[in-house]
Amino acid sequence: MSIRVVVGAQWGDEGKGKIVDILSRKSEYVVRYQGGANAGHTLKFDDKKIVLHLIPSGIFNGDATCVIGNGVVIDPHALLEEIEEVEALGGSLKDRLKISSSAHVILPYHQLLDRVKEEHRGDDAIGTTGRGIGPAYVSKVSRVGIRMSDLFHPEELKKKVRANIADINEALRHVYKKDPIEADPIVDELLVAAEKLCPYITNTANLLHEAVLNNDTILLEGAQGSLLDVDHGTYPFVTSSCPTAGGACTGTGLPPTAIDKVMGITKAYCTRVGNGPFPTELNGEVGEKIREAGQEFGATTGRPRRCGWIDLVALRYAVRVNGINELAVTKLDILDDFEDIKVCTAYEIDGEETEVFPTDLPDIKSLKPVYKSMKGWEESLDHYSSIEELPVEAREYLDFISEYLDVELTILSKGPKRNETIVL
Ligand code: 2SA
Ligand code: GDP
Ligand code: MG
Repeated sequence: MSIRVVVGAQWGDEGKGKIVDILSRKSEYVVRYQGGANAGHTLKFDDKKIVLHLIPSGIFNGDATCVIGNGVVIDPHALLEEIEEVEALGGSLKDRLKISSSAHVILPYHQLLDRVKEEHRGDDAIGTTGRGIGPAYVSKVSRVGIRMSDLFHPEELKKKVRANIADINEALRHVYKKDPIEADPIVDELLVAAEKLCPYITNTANLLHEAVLNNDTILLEGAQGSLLDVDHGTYPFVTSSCPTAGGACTGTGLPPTAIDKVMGITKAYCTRVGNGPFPTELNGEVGEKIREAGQEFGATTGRPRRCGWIDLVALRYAVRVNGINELAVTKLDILDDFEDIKVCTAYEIDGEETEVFPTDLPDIKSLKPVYKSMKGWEESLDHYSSIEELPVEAREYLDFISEYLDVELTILSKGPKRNETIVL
């Protein structure tokens, strides 16, 4: 039995989907705890590729119960589409998908507000995915959110949605100078979706408490990444939830004392999609080469991801914020064709060197990364199946990362498929 959180240690897209898919074979539960359909978790197996946005990445490997926890914000239409897609690929959802009755619902007005607010921000836009995530969490913390449990009570639901829309129409008319929206079509569509979703909705916190008592193995699957955390990330260029390990407790109802392990996932380099500071970003040819080799495009929106060298200062910060005690390094294969590889080991801020990740946005924006250069291995890693066999330069690279972070490397990924993985 173990309860393990899997967190993105960078700005997301570290390959969490692939790693959770692999680990889920030995798990009884796989649980998403935050975010929504902004996430894109890619799985590749048996020549199939699927991008999951809401359904946990354990649905295709083994028979774990897949739980969408209370911390997630759910777009009912996106979820229904995804259920169909998973079923078409042979995934069985009946009795295996459980949705928290306390999870909040994303409604079309959240998506509209997401777009309108981004437009309004002009040059300061965050670069959101447009999936309504921020406005849905605003509704939640403002205590006017619609929860999955509300889908069982149509009359009350109508009143709540109408009241929310009346409020939003005020803002649309007077602040954003946009046309108001109508409540009834939104309610009608929601009630159609509700009928299909109600069979999956349950008290998932209780389900997980029972699982703990039963000594079951539980995987808690983070979305986005530590540096996008609303509290610990590069605020305000963050998402509106808590991807860090603490969010796994609030987003599921499991207590911190139940967590045994925290696995941090990092790419062998670094990417970010959306706006905001990225100290090791490479704007020229090298960044392009990484994007091309790594096919670094948003799994949800298709946006090109910004690419750069691995940033150990930011990673050590993620290790500390999450309590990471297992490390998975992914996409090592993408660096196969580099003569020199750089590793950021410190930042220079106002002429001073530091290894502490700053919390102040102007500091993050103005800092200069300090690099150590390492020799690349310049060969394909395809045929290597153990870490000991890897070219010496690849081993030195991985050892340096693990030693700097003081965390043991436990998984190495060198391709998108399940069998392109070395479990240490
Ligand atoms: P939002 O939509 O309010 O959560 O956007 C706020 C910021 O969070 C970033 N964000 C992400 N970053 C990396 N990956 C994400 N998922 C998709 C993927 C992204 C895509 O898997 O590739 O397809 O574009 C994700 N979701 C949110 C977002 O870019 C903003 O910087
Ligand atoms: P997630 O959001 O963290 O699950 O990651 P994404 O699915 O958004 O992006 C990771 C991308 O890298 C996906 O296209 C994966 O199929 C792919 N991927 C994962 N691990 C590896 C790897 O080791 N090598 C290569 N080449 N691709 C990988
Ligand atoms: Mg992703």
